[in-house]
This record gives sequence, structure tokens and C-alpha cells, in this order.
Amino acid sequence: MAASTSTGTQAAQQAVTPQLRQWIITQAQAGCRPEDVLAAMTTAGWNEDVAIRALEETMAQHLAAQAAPAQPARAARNDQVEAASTPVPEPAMGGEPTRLWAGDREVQVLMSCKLPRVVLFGGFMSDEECDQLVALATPRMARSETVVNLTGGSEVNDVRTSDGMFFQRAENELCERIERRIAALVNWPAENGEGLQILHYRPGAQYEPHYDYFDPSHPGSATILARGGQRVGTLVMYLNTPEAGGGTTFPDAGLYVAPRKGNAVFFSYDRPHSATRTLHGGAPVIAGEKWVATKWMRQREFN
Ligand code: PD2
Ligand code: ZN
Repeated sequence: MAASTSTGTQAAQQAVTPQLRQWIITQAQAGCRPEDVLAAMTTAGWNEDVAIRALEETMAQHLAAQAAPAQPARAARNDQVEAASTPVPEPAMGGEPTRLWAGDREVQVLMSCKLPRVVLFGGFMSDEECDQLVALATPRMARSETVVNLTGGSEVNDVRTSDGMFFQRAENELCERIERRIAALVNWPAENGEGLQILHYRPGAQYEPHYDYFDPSHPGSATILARGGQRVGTLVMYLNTPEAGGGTTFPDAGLYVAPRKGNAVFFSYDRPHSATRTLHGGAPVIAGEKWVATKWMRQREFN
């Protein structure tokens, strides 16, 4: 028989009781930060994994109950998830155009897919604009962080081994010009966009497959969603051409978008659900380096 570690035994023995759940809710209502509640639990002898799970589950259920006092049955809830669609950004693709006018520049349409909704654009930015954006971002690059579901904050994480930075929306003339171009191309207000994010991947660096929307059942999402609602669309703009690798992948569609300087891949998701098939990742850079700018679009004005 395999020996179990003391941590494993401890975890298996620690049941999350209704009393513990109530205590967690009381702490949250008293204004305690999730990190402090977690620290109190581990100090009291709770296994950290059990404590994190208890915190996440309890707060998710508590917030969901507050948002929707009458809980529908499970089948009805699933139907709701399937049906709850929200308007999304969308380029004017009627008549199957090969080019689109994006306010100040003509952009080529290179590929379009219905499910997942993905459109690949050629010549979205000039080489000079790409170089200028990289130059503006370079002095401000730091190791990328991902959202912590528990708190809504962010932390350095092995799933994302790139460096990154955020510009404020309309922080400078170039950002403003690109934001206006995106708004014109996908017919979505510039005010609903987050500031441009710049990512830099070195050889071996990647961004493992993920969804860009926020999972509403995670306790940390409430804070994020209060500011502009859900993310409903993404535009990844390639600022250089890596020698090999570094494409954007959509595993549910078997799609690999090769990164080419000036091109941009757009995708939208009309609900925070895997049914959108928008699982996507940044494949490892094999040779050279990769620079991208990402624009995330929200349901409402993002301030
Ligand atoms: O750099 C990429 O290709 C990539 C892939 C997946 C970027 C993002 N996601 C993102 O910024 O969300
Ligand atoms: Zn992404």
C-alpha cells in the first residue's frame, strides 16, 4: 500500500463544514481580505489546498446567491448559460469583403471562421507603428502576471512566461490612433476597451491555452466585472515576425495563426462559456522573439 504524505492525509481528513463556510462569509462581510482569511485558516492548521478550495467555493456560492436570490434548478442553469448571449464586436463582413476600411487605413481580410468567431487581418499596422509601440513599451516591461481567481488581483505564474506592460487608454498619440482604428474595424466603442497590453516572448516562452473572459463563478471576478462588464472580444496584434513558432493557437478549432508583423487576429465570445470555443494560447517561440499588443474589449465603458 502506498504511504500517504502527512499533508495528503491532513487534506483528506479536513472536511469543509457549514460552520466553516459561515465563518468565511462572516469574515468577508466584515471586510477581511481573502489573503488574510486564508492566512488565518492555515495558521489554525488547515491544509492550504483545502483552505483555498473552501474559500473559492464558499465565496462563489455566496456571491451567486446574492446576485440571483432564487436559484434555478441545475438543468435550467445550464440552459441559461447556453442561451445568455451578449452583443459582441464584429467587423462588417457582409458581402465577404477582401479589404475593410478601418477609419484611417485599409486592412486586408485574410481568414474568417464562424465558430469560434475568428477573423485574421493583414496590414492592420504599419512596420513603423509596430516598431514605435515596441520602443515605447520596452523601458516599462516586467514579468507578466495572470489574474488570481480567489482575489481578483494578479500574480506571476508559470502559464505565462512572457514579459509585459499596459498602456493607459489613449496614453499617447499612437495608442489613441490604434484604439480608434480597432474601434472602426470591429464596430465597438473605443471607450469599452482596456488599455493596450504589450507582451514580449523570448525563445521557449509561451502563454498556455486559456479563455480571455472572466469566469463569473470565481470570487475574484466580481471586482473585475464591476469595471466595464465582461470581456467580449480580443485583438492580438503582431508587432514583429518571430523566426519560428509563437503562433496564436485555438485548440478547439485546430487553428494555428502564424505571427506576421502588422497582422492582427480578432476573436469574440458572446458568453463566458467554453461553447464559444475561444480557448486559445500563445505557442512557444522556437527561434527569435515575439512581440504582440493585445486589446481586450468590454461590454461597457471601461474606466
Ligand atoms: O501572444 C499571443 O499569441 C496570445 C495568445 C493568447 C496573447 C493572448 N492570449 C492574450 O494576450 O490574451
Ligand atoms: Zn488570451
